[in-house]
Amino acid sequence: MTTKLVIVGLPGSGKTTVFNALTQSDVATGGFSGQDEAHVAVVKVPDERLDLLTEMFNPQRKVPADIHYVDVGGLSKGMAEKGLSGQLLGNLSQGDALVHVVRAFEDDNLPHPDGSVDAVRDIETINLELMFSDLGIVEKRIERLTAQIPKFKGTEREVNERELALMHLLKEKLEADIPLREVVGDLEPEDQKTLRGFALLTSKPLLILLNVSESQLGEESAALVERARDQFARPGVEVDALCGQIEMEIGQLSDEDAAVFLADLGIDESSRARVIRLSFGLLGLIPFFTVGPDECRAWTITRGTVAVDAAAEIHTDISRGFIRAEVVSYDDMIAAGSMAEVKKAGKFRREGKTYVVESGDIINYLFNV
Ligand SMILES: Nc1nc2c(ncn2[C@@H]2O[C@H](COP(=O)(O)OP(=O)(O)OP(=O)(O)O)[C@@H](O)[C@H]2O)c(=O)[nH]1
Ligand SMILES: [Mg+2]
Repeated sequence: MTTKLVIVGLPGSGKTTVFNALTQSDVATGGFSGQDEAHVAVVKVPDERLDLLTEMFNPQRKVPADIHYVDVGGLSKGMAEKGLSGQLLGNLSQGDALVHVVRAFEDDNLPHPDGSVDAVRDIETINLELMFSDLGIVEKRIERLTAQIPKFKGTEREVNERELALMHLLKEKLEADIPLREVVGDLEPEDQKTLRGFALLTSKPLLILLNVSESQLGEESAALVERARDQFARPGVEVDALCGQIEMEIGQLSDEDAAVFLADLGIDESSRARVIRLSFGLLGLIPFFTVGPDECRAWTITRGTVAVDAAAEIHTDISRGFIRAEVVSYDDMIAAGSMAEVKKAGKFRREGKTYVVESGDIINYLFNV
């Protein structure tokens, strides 16, 4: 599973700076980006458990999971009401989650388009833009279905009527200021599938990242996060802060130098790791591992995935020809120290297709094709 995080925000909020910080890229910042421009980067997911397993098994390769970041042009107030450009909407729609970069830093040399720096106002602005974008799509769909339905008969008609009812419900929720991520869970599986197909923006988990200046790090940034959390933390939403500028610069250093700088600034975990952790949490993603002399590797699945489906992450053949999964939980592996000791301790399990994979499970699939 490749996970994609798309960065949104007002023009000049620091999206590209944060993108550079999170991906250790070196894209030019400060030039107002065009609406249709997008930067893409692939990042290895930091995972201490994979690191430890790699030490234990000493394979030729360590293969962490991947995460994709996309940095798009600014979304400004009023844009969505007119309809976002196909390119920008396309870029936003492909995100599994959205990362909203909000300007919290003060800089007199960089005037804010709304005249002052106000993170809460800007979060509201972007939330509204995302709502308007969804509402526009839902309304168009309602129009289209309403026109089409009289021409249909039988099952086709039923399917379209069901979708129309769903669209009316979504419209009602959006007009009541309820993001669709809070609606999905209450729908029938069939409607959930239809909704997913539209990739509507408020149905995606949202990570709000306050982009603070170096001088705000610490108490001030914590207070800003607290305030934003009070107002905006709802299911599927997280709030956090980082100093994009500094972390962008630190991202260009070697790991050792970076650690020293972060410690000096009182930052205990780089935002690169934290943002991924928070996003995986919002998306309900967990890793499982495969280990061996060739490679130790992390795979990403959704919490609740059963063994036979998790196998498809590695190869569809393994899923199709599934015989069984040999599973060791991560803690058992670390406690025992080696596969031989795990077996001696009776912690080596044989599981069937419907075994629900746990975070950190070490799995060896037996299959036959
Ligand atoms: N002082 C200060 N400036 C920052 C900080 N983060 C970003 N900037 C500056 O803000 C300006 C805009 O940053 P970008 O990262 O290009 O912002 P953006 O959101 O990608 O802008 P668009 O793509 O044009 O919408 C640049 O001049 C950055 O150097 C910060 O934490 N402090
Ligand atoms: Mg930019």
